Amino acid sequence: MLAAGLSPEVGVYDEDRKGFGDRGGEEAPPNQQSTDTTPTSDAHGLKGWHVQLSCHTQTTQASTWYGGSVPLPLAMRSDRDCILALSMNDQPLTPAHGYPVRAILPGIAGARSVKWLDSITVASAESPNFYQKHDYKILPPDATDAESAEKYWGVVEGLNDMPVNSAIAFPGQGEQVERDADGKVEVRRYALPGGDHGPVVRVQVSGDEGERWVDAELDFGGLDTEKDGGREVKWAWCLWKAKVGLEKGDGKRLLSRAYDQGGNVQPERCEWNLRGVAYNGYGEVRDLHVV
Ligand SMILES: Nc1nc2c(c(=O)[nH]1)N[C@H]1C(S)=C(S)[C@@H](COP(=O)(O)O)O[C@H]1N2
Ligand SMILES: [Mo]
Repeated sequence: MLAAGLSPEVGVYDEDRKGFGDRGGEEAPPNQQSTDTTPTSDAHGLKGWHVQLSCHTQTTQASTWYGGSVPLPLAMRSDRDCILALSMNDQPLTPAHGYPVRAILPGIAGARSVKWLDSITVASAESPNFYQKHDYKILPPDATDAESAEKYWGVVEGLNDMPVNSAIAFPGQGEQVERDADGKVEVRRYALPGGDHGPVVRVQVSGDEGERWVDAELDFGGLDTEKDGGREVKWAWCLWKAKVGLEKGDGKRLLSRAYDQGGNVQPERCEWNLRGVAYNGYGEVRDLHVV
């Protein structure tokens, strides 16, 4: 959600924090020190409560309004962030990005980053909105259509953290690529860390079906990746590029996989689920014509 190098003006969700650029565990008041490492622990009696974010001014395909929520214990963790964004890159938000104000919950499914935000409610239930209750959930594989999914919506938890991921955009699927004098091609695009386990620490690319992997060069848009254990880029995506050997011929494939600071790595593939929610198998492009 947050691109490296962007500098959004921020409204800070927790007033005790000293601003977006200066937030940190040291700043948090004692009752919010996160000694708990799991969002499900209930040291503060917050379990069962949710922060609902809503927009009533824009309709959606499935409803007259839009809303999403996150569990309150997760929202209250001092090592989490929430931005109420008013601008991006020193410009007011555009209407498409949620003007006049939108939430950004980094690490968490974009569905909860409500645009055109008009209310924040702390309640003993998750958001009743369609997109909280009937979408953005990883259903078991036997839910294959609307009918077979029906019995699961009420029992499967809503998606919060997104998993570590990467994608290849160049070359594009089906394109012709030319090898350099060393028999290599340039491969590029982006990677994201899992939940709050950022930053991305490594991306690898393979041109031989995963036999050998080449480390990509990571680009965080000039942000400092060393300071405070990578805090400045913890939530950021990163761009990457690599040169990887590829045999000449048709139907060639490239793969990518990202690792984050929490030790998470993309699996080769994930179990199928309806709508492919949170799919994070290897990034790939197929059908390359290598000359
Ligand atoms: N009000 C409102 N906010 C919304 C949505 C919406 O339909 N209405 N879609 C959500 C979803 S599902 C996503 S993925 C992100 C997309 O944000 P973007 O348009 O800035 O990429 O907005 C979220 N916020
Ligand atoms: Mo979405």
